[in-house]
Amino acid sequence: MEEDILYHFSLSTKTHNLPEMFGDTKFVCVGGSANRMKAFARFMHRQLNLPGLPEDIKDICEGTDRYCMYKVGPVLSISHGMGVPSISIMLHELIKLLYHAQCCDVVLFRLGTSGGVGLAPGTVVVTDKAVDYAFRPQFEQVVLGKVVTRSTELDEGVANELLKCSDELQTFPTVIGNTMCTDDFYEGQGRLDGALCSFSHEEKLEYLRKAYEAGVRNIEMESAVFAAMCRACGVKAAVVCVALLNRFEGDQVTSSHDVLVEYQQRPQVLVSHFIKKRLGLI
Ligand code: R2B
Ligand code: URA
Repeated sequence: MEEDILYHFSLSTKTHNLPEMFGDTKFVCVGGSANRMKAFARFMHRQLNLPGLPEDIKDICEGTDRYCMYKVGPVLSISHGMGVPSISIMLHELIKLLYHAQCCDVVLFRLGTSGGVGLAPGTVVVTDKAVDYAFRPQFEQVVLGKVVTRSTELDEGVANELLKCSDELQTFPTVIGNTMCTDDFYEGQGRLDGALCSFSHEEKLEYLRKAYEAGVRNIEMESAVFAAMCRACGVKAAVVCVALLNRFEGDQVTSSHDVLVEYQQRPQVLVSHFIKKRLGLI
């Protein structure tokens, strides 16, 4: 293409010098909420001892409110919204951006929240495989009216390195397990507290028990397409999500605001430790 317009980032190969802006990127961290990814960029700015004020970091995608994007040294922090369609649009444009910028050896992380399956709230889950509603490690994408099935295995080396980081930090529990990705927060995750509810408490528990037996330790809404696209495009990737609650114990997220804020910092602390180690800063 003579020009590639990354429409949802409000960036283009003609109007922006992508190699100059992004060529030195080594770590890309994505997460659902715009505010959380801004906070993460500021946190990384302090962690990497970069010059200038963390508060002055600018949103590279200020021309659109679809996604936000911040660059701090070799780290890119981007929001992706909620659910598979939203993250998949962002990933198409991100992977093209990394290609246009001639980036190499990039590791991509999803830092998120999730519902725990048999885990204490606050536990961090590093995803082994992202699985679908039937616990299969695959993602189905409809292309030209046909279902294309892609594998959702993530990078084993990065996952193990993250677990080691957690051992070193010793500040919160971390496990490696399968992550179930759903297209809904309520019925799709077996919740009884949605506007629609078509099953019993016993049926819910049976499904969660089956998920647990299949190695599922948490449930969220983006990991499958994230894993599938990164794998198909040859990008090393990891999913790190904190469990906000134990789904065997309830459906509502009842922890206080302050507790939830602290939980959401845990994946950030873990990935920051990983990045600092990779950069030889610790
Ligand atoms: C985790 O949290 C969001 C739903 O509350 C969703 O984006 C996800 O995967
Ligand atoms: N995000 C989810 O998708 N599910 C939960 O239970 C909590 C956060």
